Amino acid sequence: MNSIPSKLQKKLADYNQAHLLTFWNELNDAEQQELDTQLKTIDFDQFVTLKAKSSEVTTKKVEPCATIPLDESNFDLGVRAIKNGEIGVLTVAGGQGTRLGWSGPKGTYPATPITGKSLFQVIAEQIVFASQKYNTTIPWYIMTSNQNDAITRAFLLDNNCFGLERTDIFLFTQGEVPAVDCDGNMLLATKSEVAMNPDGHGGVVAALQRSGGLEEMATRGIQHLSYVQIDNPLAQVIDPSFIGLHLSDRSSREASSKCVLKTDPDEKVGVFCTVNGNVEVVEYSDLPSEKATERGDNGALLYGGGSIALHLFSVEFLQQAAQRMQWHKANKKVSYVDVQTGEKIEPDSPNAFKYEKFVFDVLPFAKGTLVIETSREDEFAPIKNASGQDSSETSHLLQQNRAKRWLEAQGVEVSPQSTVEISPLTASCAMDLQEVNLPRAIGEDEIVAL
Ligand code: UD2
Repeated sequence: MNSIPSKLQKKLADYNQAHLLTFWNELNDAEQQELDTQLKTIDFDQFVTLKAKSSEVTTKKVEPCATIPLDESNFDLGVRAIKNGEIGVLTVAGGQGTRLGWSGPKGTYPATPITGKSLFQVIAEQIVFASQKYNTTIPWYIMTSNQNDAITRAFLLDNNCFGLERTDIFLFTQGEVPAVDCDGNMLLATKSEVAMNPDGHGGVVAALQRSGGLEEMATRGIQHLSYVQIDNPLAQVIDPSFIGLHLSDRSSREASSKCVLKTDPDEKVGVFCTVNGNVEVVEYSDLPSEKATERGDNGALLYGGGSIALHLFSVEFLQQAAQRMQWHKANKKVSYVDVQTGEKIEPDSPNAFKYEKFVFDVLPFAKGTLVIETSREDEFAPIKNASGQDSSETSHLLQQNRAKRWLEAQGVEVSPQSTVEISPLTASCAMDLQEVNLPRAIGEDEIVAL
């Protein structure tokens, strides 16, 4: 057994966190080493700022945000950028499928209605298809978390990266931050481990910097990133119309986002607003209900632009955005070891604060941000819950409905009762189906995967 390293003891005392060493003398060599190493990785200076920031009171002027419709006016510009190899895909996949009742990384969840392709496969195959269609290479940057990194890597390798070159996939891990109790004390998850939580999808910006991802992009000549969450199998990962609009004034624009009209004021999506004159996403829980329910003369919600977490970011902009992002604080249940008794406590009500960053918090710093309204039916079918709203059941239906619309646009008679799936390797839009040998009709009992 070793005595507490004096430098460590002093550092923790300086930050009022000496309690983390309470059980030091009970730990074996390996556990002491584990705790020492973990404490060295925690950024205590950031922790102090984080606590201070969370108590900042700000008065913000929140107003509705102007949006423009997604159209094809700059389609060719978008295609040119894709063909030139300027576009990469960025996916945040650090989350577990806990809400879904799925034990693995969310990206491994079977998402499509007939073939059960995983969420990862749906994105990978869209990238494969676009790379072939535009005769280019589109690298894929995937953020994992400590919890799911190894299993995500193994899953992609076991599946041959779903047709992508392994060298065109860049995996990197998001950061973690300590959870703290109501008095600002870090908690021990075990006697030799501080309780940490992932730093949120907004951690992606710092993680890209840390991991060398941004440099890798610069080496490849990637100038813009198409950002997609892992959980929406209808997301158009490579969309020339969106990219074209984003580039339509390329001297200045650093970010663009897609939105859909909210179904009702209570829908659980962030809302695009103008805050102190800048475009910002205000999370649904932070938008006062008098604003969330406010309607214009035409009856439409004034704060109706729901974020579906689809963005385009300029790589150059992300290089300087990490330091500017704020932290969000959420009161959560965190199990911990009581330093008085040594007992493991499983709280039944929120006892601690978790800190997270949200990726959309870069938007207020970006020049020229466009908020572009797309069709909910065509682009939003998230899988978040095991049943009910935003479940695989609702997503399957929406995926099938889009597939049927695409087929009907090509003159196929499709029974509403049929079951249909279009592979991302077959088409990325209705027009792509012109190249495909299609049936004349699909009857009500038919199950057709194209
Ligand atoms: C998110 C948005 C919401 C809306 C909705 C659309 C936030 C806070 N809310 O809600 O406004 O746009 O999506 O579907 O963003 N992730 C990580 N690391 C983390 C946390 C999350 O990689 O530490 C990933 C996760 O794997 C997923 C994505 O971020 O791909 C969204 O996370 P979520 O499921 O927590 O967000 P949700 O559904 O509450």
